Amino acid sequence: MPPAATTPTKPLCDTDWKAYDGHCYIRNAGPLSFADASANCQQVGAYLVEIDTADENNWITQNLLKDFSCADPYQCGSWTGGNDIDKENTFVWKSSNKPFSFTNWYGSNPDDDQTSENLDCVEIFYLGSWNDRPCVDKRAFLCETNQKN
Ligand SMILES: [Ca+2]
Ligand SMILES: [Ca+2]
Ligand SMILES: [Ca+2]
Repeated sequence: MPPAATTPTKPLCDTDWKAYDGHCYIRNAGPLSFADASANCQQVGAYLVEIDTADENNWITQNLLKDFSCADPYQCGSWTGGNDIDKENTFVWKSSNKPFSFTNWYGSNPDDDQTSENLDCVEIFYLGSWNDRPCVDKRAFLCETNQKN
């Protein structure tokens, strides 16, 4: 008798993506503008990351960002899907259009009112805190999608 066949375990996420709490994540080095980064995630059936809880923020920091440190955190951030493009100071996630349920702003950010530039897109620094900056800036970016079942 041959041994009973075992069903191979299907991976929850594609190669190079990391699984967390029902979702899959990847950091893409880009650098791309916020709009191009969003389109890039959509091309692979994903969206720019939406960070709903401190736990998700911590997991992202530990698993996707901490190896990409630099002396000035403003020089090595990664785009999230956060933005206030439609209404100044009303931040939403691009894909779901949901308002922020959790924030982790760095220092005095968001600081759009301190400058003549439009700082309408949100990056996450390698230590996990957030900054609003011009959407045209080219950054690395984080894509998120649902796990396969
Ligand atoms: Ca999420
Ligand atoms: Ca703004
Ligand atoms: Ca800022």
